[in-house]
Formats: sequence, structure tokens, C-alpha cells
Amino acid sequence: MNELFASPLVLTGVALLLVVAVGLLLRLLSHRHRLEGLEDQLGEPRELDSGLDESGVESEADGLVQRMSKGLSATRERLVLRMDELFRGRRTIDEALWSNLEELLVTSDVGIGTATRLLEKLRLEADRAQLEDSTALRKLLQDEVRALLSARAGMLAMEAPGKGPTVIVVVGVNGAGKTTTIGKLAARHVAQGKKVVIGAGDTFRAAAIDQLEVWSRRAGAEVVRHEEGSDPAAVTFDAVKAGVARGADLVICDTAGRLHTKGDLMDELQKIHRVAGKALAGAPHEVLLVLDSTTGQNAVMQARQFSAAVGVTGIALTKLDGTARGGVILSIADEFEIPVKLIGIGEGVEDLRDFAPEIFVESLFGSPDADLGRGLNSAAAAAGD
Ligand SMILES: Nc1nc2c(ncn2[C@@H]2O[C@H](COP(=O)(O)OP(=O)(O)OP(=O)(O)O)[C@@H](O)[C@H]2O)c(=O)[nH]1
Ligand SMILES: [Mg+2]
Repeated sequence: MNELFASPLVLTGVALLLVVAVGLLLRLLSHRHRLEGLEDQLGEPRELDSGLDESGVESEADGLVQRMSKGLSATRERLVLRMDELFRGRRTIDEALWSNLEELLVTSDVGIGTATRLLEKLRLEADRAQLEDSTALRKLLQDEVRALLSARAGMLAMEAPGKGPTVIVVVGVNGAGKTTTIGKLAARHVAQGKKVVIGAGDTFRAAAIDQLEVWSRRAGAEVVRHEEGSDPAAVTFDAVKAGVARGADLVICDTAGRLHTKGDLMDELQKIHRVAGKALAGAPHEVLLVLDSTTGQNAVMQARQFSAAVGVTGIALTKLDGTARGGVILSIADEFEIPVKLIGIGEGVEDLRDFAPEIFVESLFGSPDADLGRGLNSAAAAAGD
């Protein structure tokens, strides 16, 4: 009797084990397959030049300004070349010129409030200096833009070596470029000899976790991941703890692309923030808001909503390449006291830059004589100083 019971039981047990084993194997294979597919999409990995020499200074100023200049060409066309057209047809400064200039700034995504403030300052300056020639006005505008952006530039807050990892939580709406920026940032720090742990806190989609894992592999960073659908705050907690335990220099936490209009999603970000602080006192050291510059004034609205919900400490402005809407950076600098720390100028691993207003303005405007070649060289020299 016992034997009769035992054998079907044993058989069922073995069958169940086999099913579980095959299931696990299939899952593993499909995971690998998905990662390989993603790697193919991302293309061949490229060697990363950190862009810094031994003393941490940008070593390739020439290349940098040229890349920036190329990346900003659409914004330059919309903003600066149209402005030059305006000035070319009108040597003297009159009311029509002011009003055309305002229209030009507003249609270049500078935003009406910022455009008005900028032009008011410019008028005062022009009156004070008794300017009559529109070319001098161009130079003045360039100086004002430089001053505005310089007031809002900043570097990522990195903890001193030996003080435990710097923790960065990266937030932003769907598709803004969070994961890509994390990948680039991780690669840059690994290239500088730092140990980097990445927390896959966007748990809403398995593909998001995989995408981050591919970037991490490329970058040479470690990834902490949970199952799809798990609690993002728990991933963040584990990633920060892992960073501390493994002696990492940097822990970067991804979050899901959130609909900024939904309050409960912002609650979740606040929870992630709190939990990071529980895992390591003082964390997160940065809350980096990623904004997509191609969305123009929408990016300004996102900055408003995210900074009201979580203490945003820095902005990464992505996709400045190939968009004519880069003028939005002026709005962001004007309306918020949050520094722009990083800019994205392409999809490649090396296409992330610290925001350097001097180089940015030079790349955008060229030299005051509209001699781009000379402008590029002088910016390169300045960056090499
Ligand atoms: N041209 C350009 N494309 C970029 C840049 N940064 C990101 N992208 C692209 O923008 C798309 C979205 O980037 P992701 O990093 O996946 O955005 P995300 O914010 O993580 O999106 P979700 O995970 O959906 O919330 C990808 O196709 C990136 O390659 C940039 O600086 N320039
Ligand atoms: Mg993502």
C-alpha cells in the first residue's frame, strides 16, 4: 500500500522538480537573451576617455568645444543666427529691434518671464553705456547670458575619499534620460578609478532593470537589482547598504519615470529619499533631476513640480544635441536656484559633460565678431587654463 502511494508521490515530486528546473533555465536564458538584445541595440562598447588629465582638468578643450558646438548647432540656428540676421538688417537700436529680440527669445524656448527680465537688464545696460550700435548689443546679450548661467552652474557634490559613498538619487519623468545619464556617469567615474554601485530602482518594467544592467556592465559598475514590481525604496536601501559594505565611492540610484502630475508617485520619491538616509546618514547627497531639453518649457514645469516634492540639488539637462530648444536652459537658470550640473549632448557613453557656462556660451554664440573659428579657439584656451 505504502509503495503504491510512494511511487506516484515520488514521481510527482520529480516531475515538479523538473518543471521548476526547466522554468528557471528558461528564465535565465530569456534574461540573457534580453540583455544581449539590449546590448545589440546599444551598439559596440567604446573606450571611454574620462576627459580629465591627472589633475582632474578637462584635457581636450578643443575637442570638447567642437563637440559642444556641433551638439548645440540647432539651438544656435534658432537663437543666435536668427539674432544675427536681425542685427544685420538694423544697425541702430530702436523699439522695433527690442520687440523683435523679445519675440525671438520667446520663440527659442527662453520663456516669456526670463526673456522680459533679460531684456530689461539689457536695456538698462545699453542706456547706461549709451549704446547705439546693434553689434555691441549682441556682445552685451552674450555677457548677460554668460552671467546668468554662471550664477547657476555647479559640480556634483562628492563626499571626500574615505567618508563613505556619495549617494545620488536620479529623478525625472519618463524618457528624460535618467538611465542613460546614470550609465554615462558611472562610466566616467569608473574610468577615474572609482568604485560605483548602481541601484535599479525603476522596478515598474523588467526592461528598465535590464537596460540599467547593460549600462552597468559596460561601465564596469556593480548593480543591485530586485524583481520587477518590487518596492523601489527597498532597492535603494539595499543599493546604499551594498555601497557602504563594498567600500564604493559612488552609489547612483535610478528611479521610475514618473508622471509628475500624480501626487502619489511623488510620495514614493520622498520615501526613497528617506530610506536612503536610513541606510546611510546624510544620504542622498544629491537628488539629480534629469530634464529633457527637447521638451522646451515643459522641462521648466517639471523642474517646478519635482523641486517642490523632493529637494532637488542639481539638474542634468539632456538631449541638447539636435534640438532647437536648448534656449530652455536660460529659463531654468533664471527661475530656479538649482544649479545645472551636467549636460547630455548625445547617446554615447562619453556624451555627458559637467556644465561649464563659459564653454557653453562660447559654443552657442561663437566669438563676438561672429567668427566661430576664433571663438572656439579662445574657449578652448580658456578651458585649458
Ligand atoms: N540625443 C540624445 N539622446 C539621449 C540623451 N540622453 C538620453 N537619450 C536617449 O533618450 C532615450 C530615453 O533615455 P532613458 O535613459 O531610457 O530615459 P529614462 O529617463 O531612463 O526613461 P524611463 O526609464 O522610461 O523613465 C534613449 O533613447 C536615450 O538614448 C542625450 O543627451 N542625447
Ligand atoms: Mg530609465
